[in-house]
Amino acid sequence: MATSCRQPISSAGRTGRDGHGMPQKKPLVVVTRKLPEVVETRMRELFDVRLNETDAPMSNAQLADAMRAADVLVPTVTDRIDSGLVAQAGDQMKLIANFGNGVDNIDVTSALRRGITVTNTPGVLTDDTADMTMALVMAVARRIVEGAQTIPSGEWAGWSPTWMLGHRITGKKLGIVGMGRIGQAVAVRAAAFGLEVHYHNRRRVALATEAKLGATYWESLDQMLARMDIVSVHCPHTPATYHLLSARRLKYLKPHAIVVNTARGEIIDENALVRMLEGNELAGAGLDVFEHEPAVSPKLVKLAKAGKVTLLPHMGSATIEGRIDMGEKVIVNVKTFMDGHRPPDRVLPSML
Ligand code: 8YV
Repeated sequence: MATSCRQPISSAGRTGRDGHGMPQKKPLVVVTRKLPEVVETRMRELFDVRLNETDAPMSNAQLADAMRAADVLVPTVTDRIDSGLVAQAGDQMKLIANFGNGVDNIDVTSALRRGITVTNTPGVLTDDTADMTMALVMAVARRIVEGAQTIPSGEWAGWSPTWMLGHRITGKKLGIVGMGRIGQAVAVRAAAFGLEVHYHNRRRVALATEAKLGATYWESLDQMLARMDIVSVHCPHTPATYHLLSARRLKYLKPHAIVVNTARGEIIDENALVRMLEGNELAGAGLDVFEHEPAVSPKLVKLAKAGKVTLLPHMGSATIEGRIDMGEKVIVNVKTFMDGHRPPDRVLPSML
């Protein structure tokens, strides 16, 4: 397999390309979406950069053109860099520096086979995503969106002891599916809210971490689901986690349970989730991601109007600080790679 980044190479070759095959002149970096000003300014200083001033998502044909011309592509979650696109990459394309943590938008294996290194932006959106997870837990359990809407709509006629009652979260059991960085950040927050933290993960986390988080490990996801009041999804979307919360597994949940997803829509069988919500087999859901993004199932929209679910437009990591940090990570990855070294956030198939 031709991997472009097996070892750091710092000396530039006589061919006008460095050890990665990157040109010694500034590399052409194509960025597919509009990034914060400060990130774009720095990119202009460092690279021969083609920015997307309009922020309109690029078509497949535009992405293919970019892959044919650029040395580095900086895509986001909205760009599907599949094997077909990778096959169209020019020989000069050496790096796909994803602006995002999840890399399910990129066929990493095809890219690596083609000698294209892939990097992502881990760590810098952990806290923001964990915060948004807790916001969704609270929104669903305490009916925050539903309640807030009654004031602008003029529906609120004043306080009443039995009106707009939600459910207490203190003392409830939270099941975290995927105990990586974000899962752990959610566990810390959840404990502060008085939730009992449980988790399922491919591999049990270190016992010291478990003890610090006060989290109970469940080897069996099915058994954990059957006992939780709230379930929150935090694993990456990979072929192994596609519909991890399948129709069969969702049936284990108790009718008063709430499902929260700030990871990827594809991890939950959305049709099955909708059916259960419609049939009152589940109490509610808080979703920041959808199976067919940016399309949102009209049935989910109907459930949102009925106050049964809270839907957010994939904004878990949407803070200006987070976006700037993500941009800085991209810049460091590109720059390190250009300088002939191994970029810090290289994605390998073994991580997927
Ligand atoms: C990002 C995300 O906003 O990083 C991720 O994996 O899901 C988002 O929070 C998005 O990916 C940017 O490309």
